[in-house]
Amino acid sequence: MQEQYSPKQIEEAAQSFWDENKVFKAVADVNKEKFYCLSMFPYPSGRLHMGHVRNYTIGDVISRYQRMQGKNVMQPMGWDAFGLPAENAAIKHNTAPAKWTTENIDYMKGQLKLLGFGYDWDREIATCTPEYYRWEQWFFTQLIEKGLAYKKVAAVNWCPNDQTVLANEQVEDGGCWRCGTTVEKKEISQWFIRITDYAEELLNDLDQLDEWPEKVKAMQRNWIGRSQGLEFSFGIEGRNERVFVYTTRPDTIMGVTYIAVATQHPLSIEAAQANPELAEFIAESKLMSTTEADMATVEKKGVDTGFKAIHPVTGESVPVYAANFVLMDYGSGAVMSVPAHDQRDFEFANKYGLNIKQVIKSTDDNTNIDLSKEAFTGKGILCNSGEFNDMDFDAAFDAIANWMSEKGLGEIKVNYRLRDWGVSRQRYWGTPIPTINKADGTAVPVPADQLPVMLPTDVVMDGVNSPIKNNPDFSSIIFEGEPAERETDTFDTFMESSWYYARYCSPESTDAILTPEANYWLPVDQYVGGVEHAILHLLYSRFFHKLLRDAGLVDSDEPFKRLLTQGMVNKDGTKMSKSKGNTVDPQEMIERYGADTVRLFIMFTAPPEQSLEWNDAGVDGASRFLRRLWALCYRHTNAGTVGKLDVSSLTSEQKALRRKTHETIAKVSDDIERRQTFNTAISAVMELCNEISKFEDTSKLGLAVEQEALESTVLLLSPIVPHISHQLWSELGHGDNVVNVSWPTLDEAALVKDELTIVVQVLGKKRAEITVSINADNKEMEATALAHPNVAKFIEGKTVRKVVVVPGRLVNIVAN
Ligand code: LSU
Repeated sequence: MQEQYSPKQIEEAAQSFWDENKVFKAVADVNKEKFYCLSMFPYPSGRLHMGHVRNYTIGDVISRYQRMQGKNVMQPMGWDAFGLPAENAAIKHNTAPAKWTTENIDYMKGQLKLLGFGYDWDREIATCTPEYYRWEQWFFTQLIEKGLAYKKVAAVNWCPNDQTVLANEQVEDGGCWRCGTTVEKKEISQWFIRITDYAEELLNDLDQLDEWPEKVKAMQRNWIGRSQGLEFSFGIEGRNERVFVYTTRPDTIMGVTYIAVATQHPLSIEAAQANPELAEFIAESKLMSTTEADMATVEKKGVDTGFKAIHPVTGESVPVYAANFVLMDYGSGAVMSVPAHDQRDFEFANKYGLNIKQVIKSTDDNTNIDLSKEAFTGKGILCNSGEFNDMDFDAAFDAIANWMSEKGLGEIKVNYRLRDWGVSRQRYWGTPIPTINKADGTAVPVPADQLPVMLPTDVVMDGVNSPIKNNPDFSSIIFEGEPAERETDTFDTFMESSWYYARYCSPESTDAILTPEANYWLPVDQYVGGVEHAILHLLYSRFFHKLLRDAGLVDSDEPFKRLLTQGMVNKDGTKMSKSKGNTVDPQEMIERYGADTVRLFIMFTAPPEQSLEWNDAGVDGASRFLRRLWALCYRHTNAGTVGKLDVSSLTSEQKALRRKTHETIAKVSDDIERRQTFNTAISAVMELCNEISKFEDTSKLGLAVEQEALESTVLLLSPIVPHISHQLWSELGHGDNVVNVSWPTLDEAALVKDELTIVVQVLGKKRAEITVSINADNKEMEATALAHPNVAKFIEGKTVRKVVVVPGRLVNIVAN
């Protein structure tokens, strides 16, 4: 064994061994329990970020640990390769997105290999290849056939100067990122998938996910946003039609003093014909962003349409306002307004001098309701509500709902905040949407035998428009004997990431999206990724899984059994990022210290769900620890002959080290398996190493105990620092490959304490510690204490007057 630890050499050797022997190749085997471990695949953006390193180290540690538990582990890796960044980079570097992407994949793959992650590279997928996206296209055509995908008109960001659609991230402070022109909304026809059909199941099945973080489930619940309320309608004076509204607070409907409709509502548009102020307001609202975040912060404005709505209960007439905070494509495009009990309505009413009518009073005398200051939004008792007075929320809900439904004016309805998923993007670098726009204006799916619709990759980016737009080579076709146009929009890249986990199970299948092997591996047993994907990516994947299930392609309900969301990597207290200039380059760290040090530092410094503060001293510490471990093994292998581990004849020091070894096995197993706190597991192994270094018994039996301690250390650390473990395992005399060795087993007997350490005092002062059998009686303890050399020294020449024994703790000797 070499005296010096040389990470570079060891890591290269271990990695070649894994590669050449295809150690991480995963083969389905029904006789073996499987474990599918997946980390969120990266965008091939250029180089690995330390955040990636953290994510993938956690996944790799879990994979290697499960393999040592005897599971048939599959850990794949691939590339989320489509998306806007490739287009931007291609324009900047005057290249094509495909070329830029492939180069990045090559580079980043090299980096992942340097980190020693145990991936089955035979399963690698890149979503920008036709082998991958053709199945996405095929599946989408199936959704169209089933009525689960449909086309409708929806707004996009439009730059009138560049004459192009802009992604949300290309709108900066309301202006185009290229030319600064004020961005407008434009209505265009786009594809949607009916995720709302699955809203209820997506909500209910969260209850099955007992190994997901509560916070992620809460975010999903909130996004799906189930509510139960009353849908009812107002008549409009002088007209036949009714305007429908939905409320979760039917108890407040007697407090309605106006209704608000979208600026695109037919009533607004009609009224605008004779009202220039309203017409201008509608035009202005058209330019406004309708993203959720913007809607929440926009200044609430409105214009009276002049129409009057008739309150269905009181018969009163209330004004109808066109308002910029009501969206036409959300519900019916109209809301009832109760300024006394809703803060937004309250502010709006004050701004436009509208009535405020209190209909709820507090049940609690301490609540001060001051409607000149703010709305009272709590639930209380009804007042000013005629026959419904004095009812509480639940009673009023039922009574008012019954009243409405008897009169045929309304009914109880469950509503979801979730909207259908708009999947059309007007960008180039994405999966071409496999549909054909016929001359008669209808859109139809591309027939299966004409798939894939290939995205041309040899393109020149003009910096403004997608090269497949206005490009007859791509779009002009003859379909069913008639001239027709291919769709030139591409899919949202969340489409590719919604099913990649399934494709890894049959990556090479050329005649089906998935093969039966998928049901061996699925669901994913452990998914690891960033909390930024807590809502959309995880919801879309769960949705896709249910679509795959309903198409008979998978037989489970949920794709990810257990979820771990890793924390951020920070430096100087904030997220490491290029823009803040506080990044640490993984490559440089690997070159300086080796991959094992980086992996150890990352796993040791913080529990996986918390943020991790980068700290150079900590990296040095991790490196020092590995050198110490190496030195311990070096000392051991040069110390002499290792005997047989005969546990029946151990000395008390040997027993103590052996106990520490097994206590460590117990703690590390529990920390990793149940709590996933790798940092505390590592601390425990470090403590064991301290004990080993203090242990200086080079007898055959002593070395046998030390051998067991070192082997356990190497095995317990091997998921975290696999390269050094690979080498040390062989230095400790093993011919097998450490990644396939079983996790060390706990010997309960080694944990049993059959000896005690007892303090010996002479005249009240501590003079020695003695070790006695757990069954020793007072006499034996007294004799052992008196025989201790240091005790003997202090009582020399004196007469022992009295010996007090506190069993299990103390022997005090009085002598003078
Ligand atoms: N391709 C998507 C993506 O986020 C994932 C797909 C499943 C939707 C983590 C950090 C991140 C994610 C960083 C993984 C950078 C891949 C990345 N990561 N910090 N790709 O390349 O934690 O949370 O951006 O789990 O700074 O690495 O990230 S990604």
